[in-house]
Amino acid sequence: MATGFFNGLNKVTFEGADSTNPLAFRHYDADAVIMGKRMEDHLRFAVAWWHSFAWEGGDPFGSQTFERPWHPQDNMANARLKADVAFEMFDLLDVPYFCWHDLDLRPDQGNFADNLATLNEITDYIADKMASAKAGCLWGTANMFSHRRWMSGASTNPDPDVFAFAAATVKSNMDATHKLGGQNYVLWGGREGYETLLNTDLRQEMDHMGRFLNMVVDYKHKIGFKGTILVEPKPQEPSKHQYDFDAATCIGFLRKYGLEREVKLNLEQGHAILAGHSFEHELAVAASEGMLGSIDMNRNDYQSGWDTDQFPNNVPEVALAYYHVLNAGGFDTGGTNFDAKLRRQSLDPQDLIAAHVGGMDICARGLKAAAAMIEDGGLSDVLRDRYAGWDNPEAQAMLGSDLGAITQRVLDLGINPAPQSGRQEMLENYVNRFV
Ligand code: XLS
Ligand code: NI
Ligand code: NI
Repeated sequence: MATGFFNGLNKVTFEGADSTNPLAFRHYDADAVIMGKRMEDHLRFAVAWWHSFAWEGGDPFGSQTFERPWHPQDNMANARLKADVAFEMFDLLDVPYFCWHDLDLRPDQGNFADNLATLNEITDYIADKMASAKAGCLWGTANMFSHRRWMSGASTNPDPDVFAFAAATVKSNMDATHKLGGQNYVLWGGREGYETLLNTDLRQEMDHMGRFLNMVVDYKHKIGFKGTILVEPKPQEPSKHQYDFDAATCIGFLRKYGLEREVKLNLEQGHAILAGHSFEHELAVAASEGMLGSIDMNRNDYQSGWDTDQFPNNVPEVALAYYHVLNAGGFDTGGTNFDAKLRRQSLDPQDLIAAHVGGMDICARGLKAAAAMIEDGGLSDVLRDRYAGWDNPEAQAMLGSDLGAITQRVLDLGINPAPQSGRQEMLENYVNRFV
């Protein structure tokens, strides 16, 4: 039976670029084929349970602004109602996936046994709903940052009892993700970091985090979970400093603990900006190591300096992001999760739909532009020509040589490099033809 939450709103359809209907897709046409693949299969959109259904509209200066029929979120009846509404929204948007934390699905019970029982109960309820719905689980994760028990970290907590609680919590969430046919399991360590070095043993905390992640990977194999384990970099917020700072830091960490072939990265636009990078930087770094797993799509307010998790609305930014995704071969188990929330004044159910329609359309435009650039080949031609000198066997031989022999070669041949233009402005103009 319908909840009535979205009364008056219809299933969103593709109407084409000339449509003026604010609740229609103008660019996202799920079945349109781009580079041999349906748009839906390229983008693999997911709705984030936390921002769309669990977040109540608070900010540091004021509490709840949203009034939803499933508030207060402190009981299982409201957890089920929230799930009913979530599936109504997945259907209205026709999205193929959703993502969740345990805490988004049901309230924390204050102890592990009851947390486990209620997680099983609500994910059974969701599995039932999935049997007659299109939407599947892109990924699940454990919220190990909201409850006060996690205030000094989860796997990096100085208290071994918190480490134990974290291990049990992640196991139960991996089991739930597996049960829901999840394509990935994510770990984002919001409290895996420190507030002050004055009370922090970095070495021990890192070793515990590395050991913990190895246990996660072992457990994945033990239960036959075929999805990908992903870690999500973010430099700070809520911790002053987070260990999974950015893609490069995570890659070094994964190598140190022998996980580089087991774990990939879930990269988020807003987190890239917080780390002082661009989104395409993070994607390119991960792709260059074969570790680009999935993306959390959103955007930050460039003036505010914190993780505002707004819906994307900048086509050139998104186009360059998908350019790197497509160049890396596209998503395998990953997808495009809208880790994005409404502004707290956007009170109405239709705001939720409009936000996702806009985000999906922006991503579709970005994907089309990225595909057009790849098919045109302008940027790959430039790369090929720029590094063409290295096709020369003598240049290649240098890489197996040594400093002394190379010095002799410079002297013998009178090598004296002639600088070449990098053509940056021409390349930026080139990209602008497509966006
Ligand atoms: C917070 C993170 C979080 C993760 C999942 O900034 O983006 O939402 O995606 O725990
Ligand atoms: Ni985030
Ligand atoms: Ni995220």
